[in-house]
Amino acid sequence: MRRLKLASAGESHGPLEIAILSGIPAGLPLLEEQVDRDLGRRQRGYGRGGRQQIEQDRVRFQAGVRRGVTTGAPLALLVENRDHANWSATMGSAPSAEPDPRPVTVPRPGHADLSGMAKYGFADARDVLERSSARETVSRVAAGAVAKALLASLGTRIAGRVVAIGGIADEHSVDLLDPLSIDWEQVEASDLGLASPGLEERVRARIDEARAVGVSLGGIFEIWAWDLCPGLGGYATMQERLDGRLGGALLGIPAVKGVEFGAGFAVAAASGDEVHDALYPDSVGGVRRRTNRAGGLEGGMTNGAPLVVRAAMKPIPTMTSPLPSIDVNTRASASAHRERSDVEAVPAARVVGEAMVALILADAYLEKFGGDRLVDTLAALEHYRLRVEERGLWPRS
Ligand code: EPS
Repeated sequence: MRRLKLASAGESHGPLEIAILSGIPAGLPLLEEQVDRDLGRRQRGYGRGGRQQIEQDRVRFQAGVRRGVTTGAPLALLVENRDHANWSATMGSAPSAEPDPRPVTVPRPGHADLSGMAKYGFADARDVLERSSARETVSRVAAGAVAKALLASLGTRIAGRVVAIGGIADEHSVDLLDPLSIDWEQVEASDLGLASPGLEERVRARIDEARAVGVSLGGIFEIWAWDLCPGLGGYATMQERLDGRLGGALLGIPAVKGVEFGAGFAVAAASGDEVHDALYPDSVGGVRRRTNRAGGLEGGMTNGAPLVVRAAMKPIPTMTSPLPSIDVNTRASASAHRERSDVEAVPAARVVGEAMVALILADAYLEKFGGDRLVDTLAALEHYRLRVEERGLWPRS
């Protein structure tokens, strides 16, 4: 990110997760409840494991917000790990003569365990897994909720949904130009994050079946952002390109292995006339598109159409029926470490995806419009809108 900076610290069973987000302008009204809403959404989802019954993620603003308004100083967002109480002997920071009661010496295939042990010279994979755990996404969701609040004040909306779990895909067609062709209330009501209620029974059965045999599942989630101004990001240098910035942020979510925009990978097999979104004059002297296969991005910039991006998530490496592995102490064959785990966490990952997209878009707005104080950002955006609209180039769909 270029204007926003996000740092996080925290171990999965340590006392807390903390995010430090700097670069948010002063003057943004912000309540802990706004962040808690997304923290709660991240915890829900059919297929989650026992940990979420222990946690009740709630943020405490420790810095950067005074009397309900941001001050322009770095925000410190703290979330306690309630499960730490059960792990204090293992996770304390003071030196101990006692051996760790539960060292992890058999790495899980697909997890950071083995390469992390090699990289840092650990004898116990707990030193890897505590930090590589997706628990860290609490910090991203908390920071993303702040970015969403900033985007809302700039007129932009973000929402995400699940489009596939365990190979069962939601094939209900949507108009990529129209975010309201998706029933977002239904998505929020669904503990699978699905827009098509007809699919829920099958997906639930697939998850139950996987749980019964002790394996995990992956899936695909889709994030939308709309009412975006055109021209965020840039074509002039490789670092400005928004596709790369969004793709990098989404691929940085644990277990995410692929990202596609708009019509996605299918464009590689089609001809140009089938892929690019033709431009037409509209009735009020402006320009419009009838399709949005580009998913809202052309030339590394937003084009004013909804941003539509999908991310593919691999199955979680922790399984109750573990794969073959080796004990790193003896090099003998052993079953991979088993730890309480989620069968799948795609509905939660989509909330993390919303957060990452929100952070990248908020960063791109601040890069383009600046502003120590929110009113400055809004004034610069309004000036830009008038300039672009004067030439009829603010796209309407
Ligand atoms: C995770 C293992 C599980 C997940 C965890 C990610 O945790 P535990 O070992 O405590 O049961 O629940 O995700 C979260 C804690 C969370 O809040 O998302 C892992 O190994 O990555």
